[in-house]
Amino acid sequence: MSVVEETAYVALGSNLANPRHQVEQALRELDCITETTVTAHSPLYLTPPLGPPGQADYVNAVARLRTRLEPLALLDALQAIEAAHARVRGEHWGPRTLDLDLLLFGERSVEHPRLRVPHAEMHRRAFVLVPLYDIDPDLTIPGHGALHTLVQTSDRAGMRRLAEGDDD
Ligand code: A4P
Ligand code: MG
Repeated sequence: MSVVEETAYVALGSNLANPRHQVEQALRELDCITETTVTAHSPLYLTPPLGPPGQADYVNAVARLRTRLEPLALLDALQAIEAAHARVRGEHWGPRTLDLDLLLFGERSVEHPRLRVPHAEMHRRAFVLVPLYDIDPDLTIPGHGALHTLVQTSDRAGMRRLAEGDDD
């Protein structure tokens, strides 16, 4: 545990087993991580899948945390939440229902076999940049510049903000 409190950002994504529920539940679970509080989260977005075709659309969001954990300890906590969400009936060892990626951790850069921060792909992904911008539009992504500029040049085609009570 670190003495210093840091601000971290986590991307949430799901496209299986009631994705909206997975993401809403995960937001509550992030707030339950030891030494950690969720201080803001974005709206939820329905986003076209990046990657192999034939997947369902994703629900994506971003959360801002205050934490006293070290980055690897926070990653452990995120992976524990992911693992709990994978235990959906009938999906033993099946596809993951929840992906939690650590985007930023204060001003720190982390290069570790288990953890790279800033997240290596975040600056290319509208489903990360747009919800991050909703929370903190003035952010700069180390190595990639102003979030504002990254959002404007990102491919936001097909993204839809989910309103309260919308079906996904
Ligand atoms: N790891 C390294 N750095 C980090 C970090 N900053 N945060 C390591 C989290 N984990 C990090 O991740 C593999 C390993 O990355 C972990 O063991 C961790 O130690 P994973 O989630 O187990 O596996 P993965 O799914 O193969 O990788 P990843 O990077 O999470 O997948 P992607 O590339 O994020 O793809 N389309 C839309 N619209 N929305 C989505 O959310 N997500 C994916 C997942 C594909 N398409 C998508 C979305
Ligand atoms: Mg991941």
